[in-house]
Amino acid sequence: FKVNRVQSSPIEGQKPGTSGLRKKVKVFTQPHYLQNFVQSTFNALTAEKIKGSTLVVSGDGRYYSKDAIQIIIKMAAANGVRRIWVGQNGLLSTPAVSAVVRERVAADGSKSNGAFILTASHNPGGPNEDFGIKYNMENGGPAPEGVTDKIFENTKTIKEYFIAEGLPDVDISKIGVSKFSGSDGQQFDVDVFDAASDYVKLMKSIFDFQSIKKLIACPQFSFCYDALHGVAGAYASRIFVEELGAKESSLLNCVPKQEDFGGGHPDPNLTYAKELVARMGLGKTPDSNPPEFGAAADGDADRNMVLGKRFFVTPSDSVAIIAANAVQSIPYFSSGLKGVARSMPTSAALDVVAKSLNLKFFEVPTGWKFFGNLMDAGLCSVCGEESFGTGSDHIREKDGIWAVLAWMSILAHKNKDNLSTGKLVTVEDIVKQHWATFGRHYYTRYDYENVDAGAAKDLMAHLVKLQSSLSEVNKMIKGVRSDVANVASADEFEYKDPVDGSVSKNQGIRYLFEDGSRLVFRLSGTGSEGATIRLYIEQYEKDSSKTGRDSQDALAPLVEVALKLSKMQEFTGRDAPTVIT
Ligand code: VG1
Ligand code: CO
Repeated sequence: FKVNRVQSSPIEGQKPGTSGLRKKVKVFTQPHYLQNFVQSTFNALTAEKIKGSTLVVSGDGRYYSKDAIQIIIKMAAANGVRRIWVGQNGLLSTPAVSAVVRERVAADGSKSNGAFILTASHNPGGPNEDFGIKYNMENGGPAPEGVTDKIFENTKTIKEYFIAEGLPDVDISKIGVSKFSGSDGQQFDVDVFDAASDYVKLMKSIFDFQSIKKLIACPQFSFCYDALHGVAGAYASRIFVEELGAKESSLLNCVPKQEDFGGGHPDPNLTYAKELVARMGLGKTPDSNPPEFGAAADGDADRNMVLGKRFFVTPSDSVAIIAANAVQSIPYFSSGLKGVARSMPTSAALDVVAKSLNLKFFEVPTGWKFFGNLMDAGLCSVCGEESFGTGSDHIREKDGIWAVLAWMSILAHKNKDNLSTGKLVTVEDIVKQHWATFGRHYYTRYDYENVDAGAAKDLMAHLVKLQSSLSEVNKMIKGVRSDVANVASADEFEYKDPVDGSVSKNQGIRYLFEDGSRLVFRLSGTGSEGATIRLYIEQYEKDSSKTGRDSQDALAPLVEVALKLSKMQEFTGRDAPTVIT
């Protein structure tokens, strides 16, 4: 092949959001759009670092992935990359990419320096839906803001990109290495490998598969996993069925439907994972004989939703419960946790556990990139987000299958003496026991999706302005609900990274109440159209006789206050959120 220099010019709107650049497919397929972003990334990483490097390229298989992979392969060759690693058929879950970057050693002894992950995560796929791309660094974690800012700056000044001419499309369905050489003698390999084996190996080194196997074999235990047609299915059948002996029928929607996830919305929550929700005995048309344990993943398999029989576990509780039980239940943590962390809008359930176990604790802005520095510095073992993201320092992404294995480990540990009697401690028992010990953080999130961007900005500006007079705010609150506590402080969340000292401003508007309740407002950074307003509502209940209420009932007064305070309906014209989680 020979290197072609292609003239280009900046295209607006290529600013990476919470987790990379996500846009409609139609935006990505404009001439030069993907190429500009990829070249801007190479330039941000610098030509010296890219020359001779080994990079991973793969994703959740959504529409446009296959074309994008061929384009990136050709651009990598032209920029002097030595090797490209591709999961078979271009498929790798986001956590598997992170594991591959950190763990995989190829037959020739090479290791990778970073990765392009092609996914728009939980957003639908298909020609009229979303595509996305993000770059992960050599620690296996998302590029930090310093790098994504540089990428964005480069997209605003780009004049040309490099792409190989005469390099044929590589058959990514066949495992094996294809070798090419450039006209200047440059060597370039494309290595297509099994998408699951590195990840499966890592999971086996973290968890006690034997004890999970015993739990699964217990006739009183039953299990259901829904991959929502996303990439998680490939890992689920390898791990849950082949390794752990679960029945094939435990898997729901686990044959990855590449390109469009079967037309569905691959977002594991009570709204979009309808089939699993019904199977677990919840929702409008509940099954009559639900399994003991259920879980779902998003398109790229980094998210998880955990359910018990007729019981929903909020993600904020899930990370707190995993942290509280990790040392006893999971061999990887047997020597103790280095610390724990959560994103700002995530409930304080984890804080209470950290305090009682005397663990280091960190509160970071939304998005996984902020956890990586803490983990690299040995400050954090377990972390999570309210948005169905849970993970640990085994990789630098959240990890949907890991979370399910963590829950299975806790169930296996709590039931190790019950398997023969069959009287099992359930998911619901574990959560309720946790509330009895630590108190309960009632929690809900309201999403107003695809509202007018200007209106969303105005609403946020209004909320910031209100913060200048708390006495006004408290007067307003008392006018709406006299049973809601006063606001004690209010601010816009700002984070100073304790490791590198970098500061991230404007990370969400907070109202903190005297009784520990919180209201948080943020604009989503992952949407591809209009704006999405997220409203997070939380209230702490220590009294164990009051921890069993329905969370929407318990939170109703705070919700009312939040909607009035923000003038939600006035600004957005919406009288209800699109999604409640
Ligand atoms: C959302 C979630 C955030 C998560 C991010 C990426 O971001 O709120 O917690 O890290 O998605 O998740 P935002 O900016 O839309 O609120 V995923 O599964 O897309 O990689
Ligand atoms: Co995801």
